[in-house]
Amino acid sequence: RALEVDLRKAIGNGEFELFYQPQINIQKNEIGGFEALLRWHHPERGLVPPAEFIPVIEETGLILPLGDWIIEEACKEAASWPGDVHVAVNLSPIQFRNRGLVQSVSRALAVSGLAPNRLELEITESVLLQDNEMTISTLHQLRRLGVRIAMDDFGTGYSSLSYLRSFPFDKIKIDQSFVREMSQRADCLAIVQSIANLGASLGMPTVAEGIETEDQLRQIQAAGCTDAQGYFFGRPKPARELVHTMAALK
Ligand code: G
Ligand code: G
Ligand code: MN
Ligand code: NA
Repeated sequence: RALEVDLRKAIGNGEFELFYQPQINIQKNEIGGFEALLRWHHPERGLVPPAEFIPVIEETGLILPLGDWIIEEACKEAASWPGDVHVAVNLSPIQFRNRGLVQSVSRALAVSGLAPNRLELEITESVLLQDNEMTISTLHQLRRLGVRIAMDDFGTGYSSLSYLRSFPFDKIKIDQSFVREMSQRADCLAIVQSIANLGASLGMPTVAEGIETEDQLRQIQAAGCTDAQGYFFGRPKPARELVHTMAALK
């Protein structure tokens, strides 16, 4: 496939870039961190959306070298940020099944000098689908390094509640599909409120994703979510465009 051939060359050619989107602590009204989101600048096609190429890099196994690059790049970038601002990195389930993951994370922390508690790894419920010992052991090893684990797209997967019991996450990210519809649909609002309550009773922060309006912000505040992310606060941007944001945080 043409896309696959191009992808194989893309890492070496420096065509990948990480964009960063702010995550706001809505209780303190300050930026808690940024989520790193992968972007591919194709030499002819321009910016290719991740939805188009992430499945291909996963099928071809390219996600392993690229995933290592992503973790290291994000850690190096975050090491230049002020205070305890964290960086959140998305992990593919395939990275989890690979035995080298813990070592890759450990190496990225060492090379960058980033304090481990400033790295947050976002995993989806699909990682836990085969609730096997290796997955749980990998998660515990990562936590022993001192990094935090966030459950991404919460509510869209399968049997989420049993996962919360079998593994202690540090944070829950409420899927943006619920946020998008909560002002028109009582059931979506009820789901957001329930997840926020669940987080509060388990002592886990809850991030509402996809906040685009002030009304949505008010609703998730009333629901008791602790953090928010979305275009209302900022779109994903290249690292060099964050300098003003960072200066304001100092
Ligand atoms: O910005 P958005 O279009 O960035 O991202 C689309 C999808 O691609 C999301 O589901 C997101 O989790 C995923 N994604 C973005 N960046 C990365 C990455 O660095 N690694 C992995 N595994 N997935 C990513
Ligand atoms: O699946 P994951 O949560 O990792 O990916 C986040 C995705 O959501 C990225 O594609 C990111 O660009 C996108 N995103 C972030 N904020 C908003 C928003 O306010 N509205 C919409 N529609 N998408 C958003
Ligand atoms: Mn994510
Ligand atoms: Na998400």
